[in-house]
Amino acid sequence: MRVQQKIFQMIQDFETIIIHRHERPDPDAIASQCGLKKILQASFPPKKIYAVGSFNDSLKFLARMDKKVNDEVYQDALVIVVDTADVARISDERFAKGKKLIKIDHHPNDDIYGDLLWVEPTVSSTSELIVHFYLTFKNKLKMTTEAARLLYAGIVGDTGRFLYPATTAKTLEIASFLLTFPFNASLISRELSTISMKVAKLSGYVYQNISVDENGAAYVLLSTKILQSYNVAEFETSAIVSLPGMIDEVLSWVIFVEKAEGGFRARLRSKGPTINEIAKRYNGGGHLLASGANAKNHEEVQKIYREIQDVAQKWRNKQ
Ligand SMILES: [Mn+2]
Repeated sequence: MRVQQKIFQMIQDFETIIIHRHERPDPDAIASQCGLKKILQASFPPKKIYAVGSFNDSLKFLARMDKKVNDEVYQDALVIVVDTADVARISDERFAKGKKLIKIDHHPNDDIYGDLLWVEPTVSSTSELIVHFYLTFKNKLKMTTEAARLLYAGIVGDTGRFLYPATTAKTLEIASFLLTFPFNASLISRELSTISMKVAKLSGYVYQNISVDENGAAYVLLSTKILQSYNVAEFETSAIVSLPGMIDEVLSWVIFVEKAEGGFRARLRSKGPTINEIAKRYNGGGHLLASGANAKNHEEVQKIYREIQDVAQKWRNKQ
C-alpha cells in the first residue's frame, strides 16, 4: 500500500488528531498545519482536530493555534507533524505522547521519525504536498475556501512567490486549482510581503553593510546592538533574509543574527552551490539552497562564512 493510503487509513482510524509543525514557524509551516486541519475538519465533522505549537502574532493573518489542548488529549490521539525535518525542531514536545506519529515533509529526510513518513524533498512546500494528498483522496476529502487560502499562502511563502527553482509545472497547476476558490489571493500575497517601517530601515542597513567577495559569497551580521537601534526583534528579521539575493553580484549568502541567549542564528541561502551540508555541520540543516544553522561565537561566524566562500569559489571555477 502506498504511504499516502496508509496515512489516509490512519486518519480515518483516529477520532482525535493533533497537528504539529516546527518552532519559529514560517508561512508554509502554519499553512500546511492549519490547511490540513481545515480539510480534515470539513471531511470528518465528528473528529476532533487540533493545531498546536508556539506562535508569534506576525502570522496571525493566516491562522491561530488551538489553546487548551491538555496532555490527556494525546492519550488516544494521532499526531501528524508537518514541514519539520527533525525531531529537535518540532514545536511542543508533547508530540511524542500520541498513540501514533506521522511525518509529512518536503525537507531532505535527515531525521527519520514517526510510524509513517511521507517525505518529498523535490516538492516546493508542505502546503503543496497537502494539496497532492487532498487530490489523491478527493472523493473522500473536502477542500474549503479557508483551507485553499492557507495552502495557497504556504506555497507563495515557500516559493518566494514562485521565484525559487522548486517551483514546478505541478506547483502552478496546484496554485491554479486553489485559485478557483473565492479567497483574496492578492491580499495574501501583499500580507506575505508587507514589512514594517522599522524592518524597511533595517533593510537599508543590510544593503549598506553587506560584504561580498569576488565569487559572490556574501554575509551580513546583525548584532543585538544593531537590532536594538532599529527596534527590531530577532523573530522579525526573517523578512530580510532574501534581500541579498536581489543583488546581481551575490551568489550565496549568510545572515547572522545575534541571539538574546548568546551566539548567532545563521540563515544560509544560495542561487547555485548547495549550502545545507554546511548548515548541518553547525547544528542546523534544511533545503539544498535555503538552510539555517547556529554559530556559538564570532569564531564560528567566520568559519561558516569561510565555508560559504569555499563552495562559491568551487562553483565559480566549474562555470
Ligand atoms: Mn516548508
